[in-house]
Amino acid sequence: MALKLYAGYPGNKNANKARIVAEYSGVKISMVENFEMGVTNKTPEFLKMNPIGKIPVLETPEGAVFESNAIARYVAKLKADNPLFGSTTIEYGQIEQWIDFSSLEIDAPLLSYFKARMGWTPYFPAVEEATLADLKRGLGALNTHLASNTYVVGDSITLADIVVACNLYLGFARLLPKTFTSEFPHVERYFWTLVNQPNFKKILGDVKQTDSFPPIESAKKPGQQKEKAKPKEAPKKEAKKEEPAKPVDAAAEEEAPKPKAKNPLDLLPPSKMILDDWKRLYSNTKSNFRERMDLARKYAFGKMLIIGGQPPFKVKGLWLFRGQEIPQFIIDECYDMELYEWKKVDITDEAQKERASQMIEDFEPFEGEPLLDAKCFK
Ligand SMILES: N[C@@H](CCC(=O)N[C@@H](CS)C(=O)NCC(=O)O)C(=O)O
Repeated sequence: MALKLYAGYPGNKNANKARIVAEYSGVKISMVENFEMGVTNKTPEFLKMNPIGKIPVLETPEGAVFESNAIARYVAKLKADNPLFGSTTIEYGQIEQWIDFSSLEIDAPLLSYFKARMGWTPYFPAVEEATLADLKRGLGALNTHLASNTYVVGDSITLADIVVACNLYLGFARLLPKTFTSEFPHVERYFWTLVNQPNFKKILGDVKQTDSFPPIESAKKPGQQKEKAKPKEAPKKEAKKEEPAKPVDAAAEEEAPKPKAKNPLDLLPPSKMILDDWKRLYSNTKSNFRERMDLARKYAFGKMLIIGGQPPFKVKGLWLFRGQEIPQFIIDECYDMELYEWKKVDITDEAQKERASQMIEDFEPFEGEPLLDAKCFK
């Protein structure tokens, strides 16, 4: 019997932990269809797998596993020496530490806030204030850690990042607009980096941040209120994996589709240079670079180089945007920008022009040092 995941409804952030781990680990999980929340999870068969009757549950040939973090760990264990557990014992310990931290210091206050706003638990302004203070404390600590760490542990994605990102997903997608999260820029950078990784995207689709806090259900006038309590009954069928738009988390109400916002980069000043022609020309001569920066792909061309004979290595790059300035939109959205020093190239200066050409051409040695890696964004 293959692995069968009872996820309940599409977009269940807890089930997504195991699904993303499976993508990273080459493990196949099939989704249980025709799950009816409040019905399937009350059956004696289901309660035998999870006596509390909650989802997610993973059915395996050897027995069932419940609790989303445990399921994610189990799936990761199916791959021998899975790098998701880190490469040393201390890394393993820290991965477990961040999983617990994420569940207790971030997910718990997020859920309390969510449930009270939805009217599933009583809403009291003072309690909400305390809950948000707890949440900010957790996010603040994570933000401090991420100021000098790309991922929570080590230099690559681990199980802890998957759990943290899935917990943050509910916050970003449903509860916390940018006005709230901008206080935690490193958490923002981290979240967007993770959810844009191909293995996350396969499960989460394109993630969008909510543009407002959820309304307080109990403050609505009678008649405006949604049906009370309990997580909303899930759609009866699991959405097909290929569906591009992934529903947001538990009890996501259907919202009217919003008109597509115009990309602010369309407003950049016109340029005589046809960027697409330049890219085509570049591709014809250098076809082996495939890196993309999704946000600006249509509007920018970039080259990033790693240089040096021995650590610490240097990262240098060249970026081409329409107009004379780095677009504000890019500065706002790409938090890594602040890690670099930016200088406008003066192409009337032969030395600067030559340096830019060398960057584009992967010229080696670059400024007298070996070129270790070069990535092109186009
Ligand atoms: N700690 C659990 C939480 C599971 C949970 O709260 N599941 C919700 C849906 S996301 C549920 O099944 N609720 C149904 C109920 O409370 O009866 C985990 O991480 O798996």
